[in-house]
Amino acid sequence: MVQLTINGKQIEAPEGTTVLTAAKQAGIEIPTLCAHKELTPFGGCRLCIVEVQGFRVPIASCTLPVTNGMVVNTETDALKKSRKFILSMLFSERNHFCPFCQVSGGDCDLQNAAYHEGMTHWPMQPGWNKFAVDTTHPYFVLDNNRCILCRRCVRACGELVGNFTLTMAERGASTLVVADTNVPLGESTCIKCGTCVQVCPTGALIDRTSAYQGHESAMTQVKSICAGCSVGCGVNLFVNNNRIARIEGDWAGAVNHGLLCEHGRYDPMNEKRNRLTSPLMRKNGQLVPVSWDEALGAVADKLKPLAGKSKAGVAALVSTRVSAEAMAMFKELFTGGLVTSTEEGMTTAAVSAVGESEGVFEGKLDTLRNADLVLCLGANVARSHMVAGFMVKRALPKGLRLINVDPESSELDELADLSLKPRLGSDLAVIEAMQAIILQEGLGRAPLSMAEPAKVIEAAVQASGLDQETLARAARMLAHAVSPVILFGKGITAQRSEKLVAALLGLARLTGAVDGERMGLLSVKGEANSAAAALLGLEQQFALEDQQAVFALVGDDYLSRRMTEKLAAAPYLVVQASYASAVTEKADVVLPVALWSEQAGHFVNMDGRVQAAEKAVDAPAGIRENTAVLAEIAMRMNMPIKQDWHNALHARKTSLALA
Ligand SMILES: Nc1nc2c(c(=O)[nH]1)N[C@H]1C(S)=C(S)[C@@H](COP(=O)(O)OP(=O)(O)OC[C@H]3O[C@@H](n4cnc5c(=O)[nH]c(N)nc54)[C@H](O)[C@@H]3O)O[C@H]1N2
Ligand SMILES: Nc1nc2c(c(=O)[nH]1)N[C@H]1C(S)=C(S)[C@@H](COP(=O)(O)OP(=O)(O)OC[C@H]3O[C@@H](n4cnc5c(=O)[nH]c(N)nc54)[C@H](O)[C@@H]3O)O[C@H]1N2
Ligand code: SF4
Ligand code: SF4
Ligand code: SF4
Ligand SMILES: [Mo]
Repeated sequence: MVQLTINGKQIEAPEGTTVLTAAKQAGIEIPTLCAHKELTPFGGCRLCIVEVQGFRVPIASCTLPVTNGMVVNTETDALKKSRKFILSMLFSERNHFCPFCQVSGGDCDLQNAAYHEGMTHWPMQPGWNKFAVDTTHPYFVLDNNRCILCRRCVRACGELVGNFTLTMAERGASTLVVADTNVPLGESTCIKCGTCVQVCPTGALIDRTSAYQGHESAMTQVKSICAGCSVGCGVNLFVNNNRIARIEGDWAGAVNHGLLCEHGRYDPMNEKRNRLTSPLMRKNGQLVPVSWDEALGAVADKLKPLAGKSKAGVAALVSTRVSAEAMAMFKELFTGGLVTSTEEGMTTAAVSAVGESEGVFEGKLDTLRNADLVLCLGANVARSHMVAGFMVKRALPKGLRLINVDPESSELDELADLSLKPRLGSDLAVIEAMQAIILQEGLGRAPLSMAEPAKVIEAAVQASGLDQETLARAARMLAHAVSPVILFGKGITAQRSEKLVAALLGLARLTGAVDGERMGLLSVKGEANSAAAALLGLEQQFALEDQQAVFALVGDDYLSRRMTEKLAAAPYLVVQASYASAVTEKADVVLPVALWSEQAGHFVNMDGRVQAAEKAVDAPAGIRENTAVLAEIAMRMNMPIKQDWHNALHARKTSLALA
């Protein structure tokens, strides 16, 4: 610990802390613009200058480490004057006569700083450059005329997202933010995550959707969880007039620490499907609007005599995108029949089965933070679980090594140190060969018995089409890693092979990826509540036998044509959904329900975090929540249901440590 004095206050801070951070921890705010808690300090804007005894000139506190006996002042008259001068320079450098703050939701840190320092006018004639505004991006606009060159966007795109699209071009007053080799943003390598917009302290990067939606102070912020995939990113929903005006990553989000991908930030705003507005029932072959009472009465009358009869009864399918509350009620309501989820356990069943015998072995995404090697198998995380992909991509320039095992080409291939392209279906052979090589070379960190390693390797060469040297390279890289993490996805899990997952666990133990407290093995799973479906055992394949009715809780999810066709074969079909689709067209009864943002609920992410999503907006009149509809049906069927989702989630021994 280092002892120092700030504004006369005795402070203790760990070695390596910056003066800015130490001050903040002691409750002393120093104005900043370019600093951001998730970004490497840069010392660009100089607004955070402080006086340090023994230093000739004021110095930027964001890049200044604390030292023993340091005496710092942050609020002297001279500093205040300097800050105002720095701000005047910033304002005069470009066009900060900016309508953005007047018309839009984003509050401007630059403007706020100016108010804070008591700036009332521009003492200097602004130099109004004429940078071309880049409007080629579908979601945001880049206007370099309003840029203060703080490089937050550049740092965020590289350090947080790992995409390295943004950079600065030119020098001096002509310095500007550009994408790639100065190509239009819309044609660049940008993956549209919007992180740069979220960190921009001015109106230089502005979001198209939130313009003209009102000031941030006039909006309500609601904390929710993105329902886009099983990463489970925390979001702040900015709500105005019962409408989501903007979505930001929650910096306090347990999983994403502020980051979002395109799907989390922009998809909910670009919904094009048609909303269902009334319960519907098929009458004389036509779906016609009816009252809730009529629709629910018909459903209960139909289902009551069928309840609990496994094959001749009801087949029930629930989307893995709905809340754990709804899922648990659904399971209780239809227990006894075929009750499963839209994922049919394709991302979880084999993992759950191994979890039932082995207990917890899957870790948290956070283990990626200090991983030095990632072995990725059958998971296209750069596309399917983007924020998890960011965690991998951003660490590569810092030395993280990546081995990708995928028979097809994937975005990860060009980033990987080693890409293995085994033949389809040869994963088990490849994993066993890696184990065998590690054993043969004495590189294992835990015991593992294997009869004839040489034969195992030879068989893998035959099965996979990979040569032995490639397999050995992969095995050695993995064995030599200090803190390896093994990630796997649907390429592995859809094979529904416990043996395969068990082999991966064996490899993880052999290489120290899983060792005592350390859990460096993770399956990425599918939709937002895949893990909840797994915990509730909703993992069977959906195959109709003689069921007389099918109940599908689709919520606001999409259904594939494959699944729609399966459901359409039902003699009687009830669909609980938010949007009209091919499957609602086939239904006998349609029950219109609220969206993700219109009801509260819990989601269990891929690494076992049970996270709360709050209700942000009211559903249109006449629309009910998923749980309300299920409860009403249960009541009409005389089936009291407990609604104890929390205990239901904890009933099964699992591969995940729930938190
Ligand atoms: N943007 C977006 N993100 C999504 C979704 C979405 O629809 N859109 N869907 C979500 C859902 S429901 C799911 S399940 C997840 C899926 O996310 P992932 O688990 O990443 O699955 P895929 O994207 O299908 O990628 C699987 C990879 O496995 C490879 N593969 C196929 N067969 C094999 C094999 O035999 N062995 C090996 N080693 N690899 C194989 C494929 O080539 C592919 O690259 O994504 C989720 N994320
Ligand atoms: N045999 C087999 N069965 C499986 C699986 C498997 O790997 N193999 N995987 C399981 C898994 S993990 C899952 S998640 C389910 C998936 O099965 P489903 O839940 O039925 O969903 P998807 O296959 O994701 O299909 C979603 C559909 O919506 C469309 N769609 C998606 N986004 C949009 C959009 O923004 N706009 C429009 N207009 N359309 C959109 C897609 O094109 C697709 O047709 O299947 C499960 N069943
Ligand atoms: S949207 Fe994301 S990928 Fe694109 S430039 Fe901004 S931070 Fe980089
Ligand atoms: S665009 Fe915004 S975040 Fe990027 S350097 Fe300019 S002011 Fe900073
Ligand atoms: S990674 Fe998944 S949970 Fe996170 S923002 Fe993207 S879609 Fe949403
Ligand atoms: Mo999925």
